[in-house]
This record gives sequence, C-alpha cells and structure tokens, in this order.
Amino acid sequence: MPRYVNVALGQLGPIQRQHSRTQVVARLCALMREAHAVGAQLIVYPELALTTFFPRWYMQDEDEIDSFFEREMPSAATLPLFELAHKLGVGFYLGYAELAQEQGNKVRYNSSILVDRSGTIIAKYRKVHLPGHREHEPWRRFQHLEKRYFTPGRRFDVTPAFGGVVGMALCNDRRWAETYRVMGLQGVEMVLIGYNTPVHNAPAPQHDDLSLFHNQLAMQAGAYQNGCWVVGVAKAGVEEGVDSIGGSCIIAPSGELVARCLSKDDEMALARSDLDFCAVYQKTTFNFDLHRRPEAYAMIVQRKGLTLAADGTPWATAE
Ligand code: CDT
Repeated sequence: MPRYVNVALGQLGPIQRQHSRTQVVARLCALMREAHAVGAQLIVYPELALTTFFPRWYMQDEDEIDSFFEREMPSAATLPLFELAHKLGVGFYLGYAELAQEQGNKVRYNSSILVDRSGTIIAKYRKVHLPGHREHEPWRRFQHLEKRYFTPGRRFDVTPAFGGVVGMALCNDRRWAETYRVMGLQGVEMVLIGYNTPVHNAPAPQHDDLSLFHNQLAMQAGAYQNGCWVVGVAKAGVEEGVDSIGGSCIIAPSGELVARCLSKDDEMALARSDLDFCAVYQKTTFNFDLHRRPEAYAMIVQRKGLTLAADGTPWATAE
C-alpha cells in the first residue's frame, strides 16, 4: 500500500504585537481550510506561530514576558484550531512559546506540537539550538534574546504518525547537521520545521543577502543526507519593523524542492509526499548500517567546539 502524505505549508505573514491570539487562530484556521480543500492531511505552521516574534525585545518584567507564553494547550484561544482539525481530518504542527511547571518552578521553552487527524496532540518538541544572546545588546538594530527567554530542549525524538516516522525541529535547529542525523538514526521520514528568520543578522550583516540561500541549503542538505522529506515553514514579512524571510518549502529525500511559497504573507502550498521515496536513499547511498563509521566520529559528542591540545592546536594527533 503506497504511503503518501499530502502535506501543506501553512506560512504566516507578520503578526504584530497588537494582534490577539483569537485573530491569529482565525488565520491558522483559514489556512487549514484552504489546505483541506486541496486534499491536505497535515499542515505545518511556523515557529512561535501565535504571537509576534517577541525575542526581538529586551524585557525584564516577568508578567510582560509571560504574556507571550501558553500555559496550556489547547487553550480557550487555540481550541478552535483543534476542533477544526478534528472536523476536517487535518493534522498539524504548531510552534508556540510554552510555559511549563517543573517541580513547582516555571520553565519556558520554545516548543512545537504534532497533532493527529483527530485533533489530538501526539508529540511535543522543545527547541534544542537556541540562537542569539542572553543580555541586552543595544548596539543591535533589534535583539535576538532566545537564550534569555527559553531553556534549551534536550532531545530529538521521532513519532510514528501519518503512516510514517515524523520528527520535529525549530528554526535554528535546521542549520545543524546533528538535528537531522539524530532523527535519521531513528528512521525519520519527514522532518517538520517552523522558523522566524530576520533578514538582518547583526553579528554577521554580510550574510543578509544570503539568508534565503542558507535557509534552503541547510534543509536540502538535511533531506538528502538522511533520505527524508523536510518541510520548512516561515513566519515572514515585516513584523514590528523587522523584516523576516519567507521561502517556506517542501524538500524531497532527493534534496529537490517540490513546493514553495512565493509571498511573504499568509500562504498555503501543498505537495503529495511519497514516504516510500525515502527508502531509495536510506537503502542505498545513505544506508547507515552499511556505510557509516561511528568509530571515526567520536569527537562529535566528546567536544562542543574547538578544544586546544597542550601544543595549542585543536587537531588530534594520529597514533
Ligand atoms: N528563530 C531563530 O532561530 N532564528 C535564527 C536567526 C538567526 S540567529 C540570530 C535562525 O537560525 O534562523
């Protein structure tokens, strides 16, 4: 029996600070209806898809920070999306700021959930690679304070869903080979990734003109090198004066782009994704059991970055 997933991009245009959760959920529902009309079984929304991208602001007031976070999922404001998913039989991936309680303490995560076609949450992911900085850096045109507002997640799990093996990641995760490989080693067939990527990168402004290229480059490499589908979805456009890239796309295990959004607004696009196409890569060029050499990769987990030896060099001496 063929394993096709009709997966839709649910790209969002900007969300301004004054926009309520209710307004945003109405936009998400409109995208889901559009996706359903063309046969979607799954729609993927961006990272932090319920509010403006608040890490651009330095905030100290705990209540102000918490106002961007969700204490429960679904909440009164997000319930209509779950109800619509149930009614239409369309599952979804949604990124949001999660306020968790752990041993009586408040812990904030940048999270995503996977919801099945009955409207039930079947998996949660907490962002591992948190970019940016922790303290106020007034020299920047805008802040990127993810390290301040979120605790890093610790796992890349996969979930049996939609007839295959599905994994989740968030934004900066898509730039790291480890993200895809850890899920590749668990047989992932489709990786879902929401993102918010400002065009301007303050520490490296020479990258600004390449930001769309790097977006695609990283996800195409991840797809090809692990023989899996990758679905990347932006929150795009000018939000509170900060321009973010669009370029939401669906990438096949061949590394080829099969669908892409063209605007920087709310936009839906769809691809019929054959999960069995993964095997063409996972059983040949990227047959891990046959070809990987973990004994040569020890440094990947032993070192975080460059480690200098006694002679001041970072390279390991051959025995
Ligand atoms: N949201 C997120 O992770 N954005 C980063 C921006 C660049 S780092 C300041 C990204 O990797 O796209």
